Amino acid sequence: MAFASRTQITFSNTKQINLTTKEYQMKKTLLNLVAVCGFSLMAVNVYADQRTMGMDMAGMKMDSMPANPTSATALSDGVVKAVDKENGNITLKHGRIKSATVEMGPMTMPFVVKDKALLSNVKVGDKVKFTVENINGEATVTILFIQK
Ligand SMILES: [Cu+2]
Repeated sequence: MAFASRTQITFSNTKQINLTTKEYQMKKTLLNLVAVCGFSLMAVNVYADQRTMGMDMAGMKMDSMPANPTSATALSDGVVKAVDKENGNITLKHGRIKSATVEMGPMTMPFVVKDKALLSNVKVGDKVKFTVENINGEATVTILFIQK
């Protein structure tokens, strides 16, 4: 009787070890997956950097790290030079920009907008206050106010 139960215990221990090995394999696979994903994210960032350099915007900095939501994002001043409501683009002659993820000096450049609705009332010549964040490597206007 005592022998039988000991055998049973040994069996369940073996089963436990097998399960643990399987879990270890799964974790390893997951880690490899994470490594692959991390690499493609890096590739996207390199692509974004090249585009930024292509735009020849001196002093522009776009962090690849996600924004710290508690960082203060100041509104920047801009004048609307062009609006493409269909594609969600706006060209702004802007002052200094310093947000949690984007930093640049004054220049005129196109931006994508986070939400096309931001462009519903803007027109060329409007003075605006806005913020820009790096969303998937693109300088994206997230807030836009028309100054009266
Ligand atoms: Cu710029």
